[in-house]
Amino acid sequence: MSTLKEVLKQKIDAHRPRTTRLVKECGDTTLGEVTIAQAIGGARGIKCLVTDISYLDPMEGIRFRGMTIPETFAALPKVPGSDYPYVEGFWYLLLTGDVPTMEQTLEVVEDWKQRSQVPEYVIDVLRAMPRDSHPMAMFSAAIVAMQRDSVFASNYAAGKFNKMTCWEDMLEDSNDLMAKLGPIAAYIYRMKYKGDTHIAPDPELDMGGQFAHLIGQCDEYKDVARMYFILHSDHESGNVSAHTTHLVASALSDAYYSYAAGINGLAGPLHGLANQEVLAWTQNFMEKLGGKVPTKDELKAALWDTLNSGQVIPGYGHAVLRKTDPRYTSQREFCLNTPGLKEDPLFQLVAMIYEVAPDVLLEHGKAKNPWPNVDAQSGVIQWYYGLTEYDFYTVLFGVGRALGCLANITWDRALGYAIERPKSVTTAMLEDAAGIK
Ligand code: CMX
Repeated sequence: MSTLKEVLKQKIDAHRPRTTRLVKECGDTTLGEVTIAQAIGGARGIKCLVTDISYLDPMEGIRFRGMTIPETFAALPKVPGSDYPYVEGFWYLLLTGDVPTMEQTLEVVEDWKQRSQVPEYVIDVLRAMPRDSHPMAMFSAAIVAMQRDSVFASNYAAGKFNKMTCWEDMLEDSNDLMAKLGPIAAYIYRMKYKGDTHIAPDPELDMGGQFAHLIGQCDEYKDVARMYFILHSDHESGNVSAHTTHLVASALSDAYYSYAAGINGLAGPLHGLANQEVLAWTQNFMEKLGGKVPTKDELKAALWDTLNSGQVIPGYGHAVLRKTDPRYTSQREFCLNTPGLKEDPLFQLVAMIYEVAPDVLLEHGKAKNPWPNVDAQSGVIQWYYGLTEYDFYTVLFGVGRALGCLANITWDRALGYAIERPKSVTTAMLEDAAGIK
């Protein structure tokens, strides 16, 4: 048994009595009421999901297993010669809650390397799709195609389902997926945008470094990939991709079905697709001005034009956050610390939007949060490194988001979380409850 699995097993065994006790002894304790506005308004703020993997404080932003983003980056073992940690060590942290040693991290690195070969039939599926399919549709199709290899599904079909141990199969499938998602994403990238030329993997590289290598990027980009995957990994359980993955898994669907569903949700413009929209908006605007960085007044006018035409300002606002997203700040710091990037006109424009947009949104008076989210900054870094195919950006998000979603559904299985089935009511019932009938 791998160290990761052994430690995870200990953590699960220790955790189970807490969940059992809460349900048995305190099951009737209320966590709040549900208002009509919440029922109609996307269940915003209703506390009905449980996860210990990350927590999103509206003012402070995300904590992974209790650690802020800077604390996480500082604590995890770093790839030699790099400023950023191994993605594999971060996976260990998300699953177990423990910061792994270098040795424990390298065990995951080796494990993923052994699992990283993309099956030939997945390549066939990708190649059979129209080349102008959105890369998220391709990514989703590749994931669901691999369902035939699910250890969980095959054991279930063979009558080997055991409530206490089925998390082990979920972990097995999740490790397989984590090892293959980067290479699959890289294959889609090279097939669609780089003349269908492909690069052989470098057996020496970790997951993040390998991804940079497989898409044909420079050495510096290896840290971008590691940072990007970790920053996009998890944002507690209520966001569309995490919640969808959890919901589908709650029907005892395997990791492939569950994460493909999550990816489909991530592809929506109000969620993961916002990063591509930010760049499209910013560049259209720059093009209109003949490529020059605008004045603040020109920028303000353009933001108002967007709002007045009934569109949202992409990359701004959030359902939970009420301050600047620390994932935005982390990427902004990366830009400020990278010579060349700091002077890049696109970064300067994004930095200017940060100065101007919050006041415009406040004056507009609708968005509860006028501050930038993760998507407002991420495209600029990609563009700077020559990854200019912005419909691919959400795929990058999807590789990273798998870390959180898959760690969560492994724990869902371990704790025996029930099939999700909230109750719906009719509009007439709402009118009745409100006394306006
Ligand atoms: N620009 C213009 N209007 C905005 C806005 C923005 N950036 N953010 C919110 N609003 C509007 C909403 O559309 C809503 O208007 P209506 O009442 O007319 O429907 C109103 O303000 C209230 O919305 P809210 O409660 O502040 O925000 P929600 O929780 O409903 O939505 C989000 C959150 C992210 C979908 C929204 O802020 C948005 O559309 N932002 C732009 C898209 C974006 O950046 N998405 C990425 C989010 C990050 C992620 O993927 O997790």
